[in-house]
Amino acid sequence: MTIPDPVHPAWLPSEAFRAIGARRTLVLGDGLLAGTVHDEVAQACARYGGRVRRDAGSEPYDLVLALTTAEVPPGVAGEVRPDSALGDEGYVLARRDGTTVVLADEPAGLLYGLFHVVRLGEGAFAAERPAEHHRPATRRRMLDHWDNVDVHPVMGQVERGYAGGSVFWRDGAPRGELARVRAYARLLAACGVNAISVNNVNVHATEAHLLTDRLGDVAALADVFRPYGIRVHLSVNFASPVVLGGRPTADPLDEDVRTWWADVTERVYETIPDFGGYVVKADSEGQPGPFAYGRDHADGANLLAEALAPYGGVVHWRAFVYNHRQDWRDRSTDRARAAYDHFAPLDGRFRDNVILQVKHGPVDFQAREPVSPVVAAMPATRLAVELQVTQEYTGQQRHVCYLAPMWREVLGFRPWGDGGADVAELVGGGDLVGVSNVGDDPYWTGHPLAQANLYAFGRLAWEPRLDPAAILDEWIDLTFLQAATGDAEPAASGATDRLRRTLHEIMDDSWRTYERYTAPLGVGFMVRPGHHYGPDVDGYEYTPWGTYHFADRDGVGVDRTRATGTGFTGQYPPPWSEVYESLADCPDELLLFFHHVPYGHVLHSGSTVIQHIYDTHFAGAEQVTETRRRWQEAAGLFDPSLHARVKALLDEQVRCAEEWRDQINAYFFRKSGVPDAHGRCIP
Ligand code: GCV
Repeated sequence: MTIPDPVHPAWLPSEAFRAIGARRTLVLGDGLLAGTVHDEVAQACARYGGRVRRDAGSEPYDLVLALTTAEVPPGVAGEVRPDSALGDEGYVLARRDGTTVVLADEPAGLLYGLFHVVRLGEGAFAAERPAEHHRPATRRRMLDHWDNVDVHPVMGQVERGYAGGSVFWRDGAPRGELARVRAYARLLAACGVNAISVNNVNVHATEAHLLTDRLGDVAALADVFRPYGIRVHLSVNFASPVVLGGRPTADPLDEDVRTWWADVTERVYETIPDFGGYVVKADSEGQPGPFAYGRDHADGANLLAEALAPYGGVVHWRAFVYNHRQDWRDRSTDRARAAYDHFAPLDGRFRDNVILQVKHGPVDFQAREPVSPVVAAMPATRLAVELQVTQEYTGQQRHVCYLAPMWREVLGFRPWGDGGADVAELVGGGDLVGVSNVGDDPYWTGHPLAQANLYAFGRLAWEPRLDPAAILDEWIDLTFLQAATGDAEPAASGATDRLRRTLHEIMDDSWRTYERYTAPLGVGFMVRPGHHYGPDVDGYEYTPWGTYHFADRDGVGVDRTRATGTGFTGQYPPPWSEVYESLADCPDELLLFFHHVPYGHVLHSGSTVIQHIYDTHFAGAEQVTETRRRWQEAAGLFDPSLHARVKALLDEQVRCAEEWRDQINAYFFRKSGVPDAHGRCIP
């Protein structure tokens, strides 16, 4: 299989394997994934002159990757052997007496250990290294593709896709470029992803058939992902018994419907024995669900869970359920409340193999939202937190917007305050799900720098406490430095230092920069309806979608307090129910999410709301201009075509940021009549 040309190697350029490929490696253990480990090392050795064996022999080794059950040569792994089980995916890494050792209980651990050694580069073979134990914090690190098989008349091949077509499907059929899928699987395994859903959660007519007569198309993908330890999941249509099975009903309590799902699921597992399970968007934005039969979401989810249980499969049941036909005149309905109102009362009613998949914020992947109160409300339910790697509301992969700092804040949020568990602990052992940002673009992600978001998603899902800045540097080093210089110690040269500094400075704070020039103080939206790119302050204000800012001549923001508003603050446990309720205590960055305030309201920062809007919008747009300047200066440091692609995108980002600045500032100046304290130009 050859990888279609040209596809960017992302964080796995062949140079990243130089340190391993130039050495003597022993791989001990059987199984498909141990074979993958061997093949990866063998490929690197073919390029860099090293050797790899699968039986010990008597020669010395620089690197040993072995299952704990294997007969490891005397002296190599003795002291490294772990006392306790490493689990399905864990490994121990050490360097003793000139040999770097990775031990794992299962082949998947060997694969993750190998990629750890890749990340370390020459560092893996330098000083002695005491044994470190590594285990993923989450059980499933999953990407959901919103890819359609047919080109959807409005949403296209990939819903909210900003990187071209789908890597899986094209014009109603499998794309058939399995080499590209394999390259993708490899990238995902290298950052820790172990599950993937291969079609859109909005399951249209053609896509529904992937469950039955087109299951072979899914099996072909599963075959490619399997050697990299990634299980395939499928989004299914809740009404499948009707639309595929010709049944009169999809009622979850109907015996015939239960039998239909059991039979279909049996066939799925006959075809794909390690199939992961179903993803379901039900009773949401027009998708069918149990409400049609007077049943609730627990009834619906348990139906599918029952069918999957004999095979160890799971249902990811999405909590993104709200009324998208709201009357904008009705100020008591609050979209932010919806997930909690629907699901919290059902806590304890879901089967063990149901995973409730909750968007990280209560509304919809805005650049700033509080953490969803659902994560603290369902102690008896397995939860997955859903992040959006695809940048629907954060620049659509035309803007540089490194999202890991936002995700880190989400994962570090403590719903019960200091001393209580954080979100990372709440999903610990559970799942983190990201909506993929990948397409058939030669750089995978449209914006080459958006690759960092995909990488960071995987790394944070594995270890939610990693520092986003450190992940960024890791990504820069793997992706650019070794490839740019061929230098075994990339940080040593001045040019590589400059390259790293440039990228780090451009990207590290880019999410906050994006936040500065778009919707202010957590109020959200203000985007163009439909495609969601660029500013349109009132675009959604008088629509049924429930995403309002309520700006008038006196003030702006959504009153979600218990005292005078929608009561949403009451969905949080203390202290946040009190902090968010209180105008005095509410954090500035979320003020307009929780409160409607006059333009003259003074923030904790000392600025008024209106002056804050002006200041952040001028500053945000200026920062983007500065980013473009830095990028232009760095021209000689990057591959020219990559540099040119990013430069063109930065031109667009500057244009769009200025558009945001001018529309937001003009809008609020005209509403409030308050001039900018610094007399800057507001059109
Ligand atoms: C897949 C948002 C997006 C929709 C998406 C939906 C969801 O509303 O705009 O395109 O649909 O979220 O998460 O289901």
